[in-house]
Amino acid sequence: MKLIDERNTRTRWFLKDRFGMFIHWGLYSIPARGEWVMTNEKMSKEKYKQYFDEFDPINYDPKSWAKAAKHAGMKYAVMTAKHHDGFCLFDSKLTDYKATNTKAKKDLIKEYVDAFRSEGLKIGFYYSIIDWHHDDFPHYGDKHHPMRDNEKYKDLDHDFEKYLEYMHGQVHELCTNYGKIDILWFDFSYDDMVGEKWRATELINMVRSLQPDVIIDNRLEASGENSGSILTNNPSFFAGDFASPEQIIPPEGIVDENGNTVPWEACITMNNHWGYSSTDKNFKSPKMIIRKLVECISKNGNLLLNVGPNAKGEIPSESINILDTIGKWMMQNSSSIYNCGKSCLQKPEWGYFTQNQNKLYAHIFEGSIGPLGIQGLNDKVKKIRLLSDGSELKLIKPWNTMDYNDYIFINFGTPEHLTYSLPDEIDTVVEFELLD
Ligand code: FHN
Repeated sequence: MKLIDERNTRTRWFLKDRFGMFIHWGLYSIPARGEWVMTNEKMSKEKYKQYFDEFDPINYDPKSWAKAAKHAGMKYAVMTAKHHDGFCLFDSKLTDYKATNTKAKKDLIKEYVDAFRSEGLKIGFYYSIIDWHHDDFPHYGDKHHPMRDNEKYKDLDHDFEKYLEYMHGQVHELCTNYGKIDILWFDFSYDDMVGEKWRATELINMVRSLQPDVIIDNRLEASGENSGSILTNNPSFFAGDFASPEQIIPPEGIVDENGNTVPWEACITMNNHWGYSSTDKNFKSPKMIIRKLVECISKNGNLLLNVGPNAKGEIPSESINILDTIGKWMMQNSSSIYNCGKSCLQKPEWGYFTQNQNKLYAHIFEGSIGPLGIQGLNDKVKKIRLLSDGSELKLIKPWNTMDYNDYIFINFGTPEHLTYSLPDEIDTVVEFELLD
């Protein structure tokens, strides 16, 4: 199937890089109640304009963001160029509702691109196909619009084709004015606002004419609730190059109806908000995030981990600390992440396996009483190393394992004194080099 072959070629780097930074930032960082604040609180454009007039990210320093992402082991980033509120962080010639017309007085996307590219990360744009600012996007009666049930908007006419001209024109700007773009993250379709309603075929053809290698998500016909035709063996032209499960890691990964693996990327928040929230301090631990990253890769998936910078342009300190701890673990163990995917073995009870050709990585989350048993590797192991320091580990066959001949056993103690404690309580990684 030509579309699937082309998709697999385009996503080859994506399936090697595995780990990216999602960045949700914009006017909503000022109310600091998440990126849906405009619609959750049914704010009119006039009321929401206060944030446009105030927006002045005095501490915006995308180089520091890029360094934090790189240190964490992230290989790509996806930043909001425009979210549902319609505010453009880039210098669009098609609207005045943009960062260059705020006190910021600059193209925030250009600075993001330059900073992250200079640190060697690939560049992605999140672009909302939903627009609660544009006069020609449906207001009254729409499922999500801030004015969805405001009678004042009931008889207002919209020329949706004019909105599509605007939306396609901005995508053209993003694909033209910032050099090579690696990811386009459209968001999101719902009800009858799906596929060709967005003139998706025309949009994809335009994008591919400008950025032939860019990979595109599946949300021109889907959302965080479903994956669309990318799961079928006859995906639509705008099915996208990867599925985008949201705030969930698919229980068994994602395959199409023929059982063939489909590129997928789970996007998750560090706390419970994409956009900055001043009150949401419910951050996931670095331990949990590292283990979720491993789980994604063990299921042939990627992880896109979100940060929500505040109104001043600062990534919250809690997020910085989490990224720093992830980076310290990645510095010792990234060989078990990059270029890795699902292994040849079943998931063990004590953690996960990831694999890169003849290198099998055991991610051990839970210590064992005595020897740690691994099934399915008998007579297949060339050598064993503790990944973090490269130290040699040996197979052992203690007195109490005689009944378990289809298991091999290792331990981190000495032959005389087996231990149940792990070298790294977050995730101890053992590298098995397998015999050819
Ligand atoms: O509505 C958006 C939401 O604000 C956020 O951008 C997420 C990130 O994947 N996408 C949509 C919800 O599915």
